[in-house]
Amino acid sequence: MDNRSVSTRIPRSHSTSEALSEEPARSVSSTVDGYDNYYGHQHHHAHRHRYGEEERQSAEKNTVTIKVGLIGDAQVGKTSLMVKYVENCFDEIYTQTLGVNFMERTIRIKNTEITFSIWDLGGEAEFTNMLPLVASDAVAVLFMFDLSRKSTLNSVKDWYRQARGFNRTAIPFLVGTKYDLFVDLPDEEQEEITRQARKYAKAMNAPLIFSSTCASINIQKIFKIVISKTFDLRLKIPEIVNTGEPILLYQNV
Ligand SMILES: Nc1nc2c(ncn2[C@@H]2O[C@H](COP(=O)(O)OP(=O)(O)O)[C@@H](O)[C@H]2O)c(=O)[nH]1
Ligand SMILES: [Mg+2]
Repeated sequence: MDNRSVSTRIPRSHSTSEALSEEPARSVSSTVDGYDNYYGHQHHHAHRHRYGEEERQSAEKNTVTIKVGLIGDAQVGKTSLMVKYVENCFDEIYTQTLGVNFMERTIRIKNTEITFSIWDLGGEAEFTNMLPLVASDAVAVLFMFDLSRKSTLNSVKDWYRQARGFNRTAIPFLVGTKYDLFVDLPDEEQEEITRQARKYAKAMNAPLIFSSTCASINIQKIFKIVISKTFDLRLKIPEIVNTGEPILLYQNV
């Protein structure tokens, strides 16, 4: 389902996503509060576009843009994950100037084109004033931590609190990165981190995903789960629940 990829600078992407998007995600997130309603509304939206009689000919594509914010401490692997998923290069100079990276990737599901607009916060303290840019209007926020550095998981609490201040409706995800390093940790440490991550995910009401960008573990699945949660669609990917394995918990969230 995923062959197309696009990379854009912020100025160009603004016009691109607006041109592509019949109904920008922000209009949904700003008017509907609460996940249950939110899911229902999104589902209705998708349904109407697929089957509505008043819609134009089926030759004309339906498009939707999903803004995804990546938030977490410096060096946890936010930019790496974005670049890996989009599989394209990005503008380093823009990163250094603004403290925010931005990339797009468009995928197709049946008759619908879904554009992921992925925003990645520069983690350094001086860039936290950029948080609203990443969090506002996001449909989903990936709260990311490094599975090999427990302090980055502790930080999620504060990132979550801050991001919620700018966006109460975004669907939160808890994403552990660098699973390839995690597996080399002593068993007790793996258990402790997994236990705490589960606890946080539960408190956040968020799916929990352990991933590795360099070993290509669960990267595509993160975005598939984002779609399934956004549109309330069933997903066939099995969950992974055992400590020591690349955790994938999303069904009963
Ligand atoms: N071992 C390992 N290193 C990773 C992984 N993802 C990112 N890194 C490394 O972690 C460092 C920080 O990554 P970066 O994407 O810049 O983090 P950001 O500050 O959160 O954007 C870089 O040296 C990456 O190469 C991963 O899955 N496994
Ligand atoms: Mg970065």
